[in-house]
Amino acid sequence: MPRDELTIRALRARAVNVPMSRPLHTSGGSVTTAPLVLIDLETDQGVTGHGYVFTYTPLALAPIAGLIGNLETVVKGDAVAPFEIEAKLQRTFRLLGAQGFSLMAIGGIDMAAWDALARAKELPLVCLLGGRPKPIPAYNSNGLGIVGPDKAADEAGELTSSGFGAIKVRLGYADAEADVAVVRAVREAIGDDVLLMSDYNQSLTVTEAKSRVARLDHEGLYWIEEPTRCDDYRGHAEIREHARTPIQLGENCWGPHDMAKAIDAGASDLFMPDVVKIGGITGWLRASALAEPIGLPVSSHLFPEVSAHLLAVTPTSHWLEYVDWANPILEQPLEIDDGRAVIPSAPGIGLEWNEDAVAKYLA
Ligand code: SMN
Ligand code: MG
Repeated sequence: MPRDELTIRALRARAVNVPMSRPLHTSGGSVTTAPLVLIDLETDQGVTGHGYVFTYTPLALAPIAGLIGNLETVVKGDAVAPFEIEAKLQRTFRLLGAQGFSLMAIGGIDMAAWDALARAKELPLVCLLGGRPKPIPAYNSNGLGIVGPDKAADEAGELTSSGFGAIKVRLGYADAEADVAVVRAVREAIGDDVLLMSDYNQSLTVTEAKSRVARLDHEGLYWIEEPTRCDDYRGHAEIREHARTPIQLGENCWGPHDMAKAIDAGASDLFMPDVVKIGGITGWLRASALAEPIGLPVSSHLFPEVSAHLLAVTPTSHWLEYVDWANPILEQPLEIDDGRAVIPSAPGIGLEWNEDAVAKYLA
């Protein structure tokens, strides 16, 4: 056994349902609270790693927290060696399939394991991974749901007032005219210097997407995200073929294997893995290695606290998606300075639970 090796003593998962400052209505569904599973990976050496999983709906909180808690029996006593844990959990779920809840459990545990390693070495995660802390360009992805042109314009003004140079508008209104009207209202509110990303949340058919993208191609959008079903890579490739605006995809890819298929199909110009659904930090590192040789720009999806560390070691690093959803339960929310995320210099990811808030929002 290597000197200083950490071993797993306990795995704890707690479900919290956290209020959101700006509930988000998308064309693919609404998120009105942030359902989070908080993970504590305790070691025999006294170090505890933290990670969290966003479950999209409170209906999934108990099953995912339960599954993570159940996995304690699988990893208890094992070394905190994320590649080994990943391989073991992949074997555990071979017959069930490592997708959906099972992969979210793997991703969350992996996050906590890397956090424990970084804490034990007294290094910020970015340094453990071989990088250095640096400012990470971020877009403000809070709010700006399907709220109509007037509200969207007001909200866009608020979201850029704190110095963000980029925001994201959700689309998928009843028709193309309504989408264009919202984009124009937002553009009017933010001026020409702010980048405007857009997101359809999988709501269009391929045929409809081709015609809407053709209309939006003249509106100066920075990217168009998930115009059609997330797993329809050929459909995305067809939309992309006719588009001038870059097509963005990736938040719903289950692991680097899905990403490899999306790349193979030529599905998108840009890629944005979700650190949990891609398989944790271990999965992200593999995703980053797929992107580097083909120059595929990589942005993040949610989890800005850990994604900032990861984008700092991603060669084709693009944009951090900033949401404040975990802020109410964090001692030290991620700092944004002049539109860029500041990677904390504390050991690990920088996730410390505010236990009073956790107790208040326990679900
Ligand atoms: C999104 C993410 C999570 C919940 C709702 C909507 C959206 C995004 O697709 O990319 O931020
Ligand atoms: Mg999206």
